[in-house]
Amino acid sequence: MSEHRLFFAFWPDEATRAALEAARAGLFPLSGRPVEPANLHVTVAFLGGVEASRLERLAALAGPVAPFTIAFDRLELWRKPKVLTATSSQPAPRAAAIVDGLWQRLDRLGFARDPRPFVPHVTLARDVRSVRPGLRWTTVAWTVDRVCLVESTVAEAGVRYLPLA
Ligand code: 2AM
Repeated sequence: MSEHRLFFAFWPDEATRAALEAARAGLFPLSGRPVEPANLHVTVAFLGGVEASRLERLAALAGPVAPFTIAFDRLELWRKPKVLTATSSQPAPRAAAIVDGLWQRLDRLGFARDPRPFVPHVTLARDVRSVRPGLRWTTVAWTVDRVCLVESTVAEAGVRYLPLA
């Protein structure tokens, strides 16, 4: 029985990825492990280990959405998971509606939603215990136009996230 570790995500286009990388470069040196540039994303729904036979049905839930923009305009250090994140000071009703709609369908497929509220965020670095005071973050405007199904793989070089659909 083969399992895939899966999640749904907003996946950046190359320009957005470059903007995230450039904004993050201004934060170095950081105390933790920066997320690989190719792995930067916004998690929409985390599924965990899923049997291969279910991939097709899940892939059918990915796809285009009417475009909207989230301004990732602030930095937050989440102390418990020790992650440095980029978040938005504005509510993101469109993103929340997508997450709710997706979970309604995932619920019917037997997946259980994390009870914590959805907070759109980009994890920039892990194992971060503290940040220097006065760090400056440049706002990244991210236009979302699709939801991707992504597989988390582990290779010698570390964790790699691969969009499947
Ligand atoms: P993040 O979005 O806060 O960075 C793949 O593991 C992605 O799913 C990560 O980006 C991770 O956190 C997110 N995720 C959400 N819930 C998770 C969980 N219970 N275990 C692992 N990753 C989780």
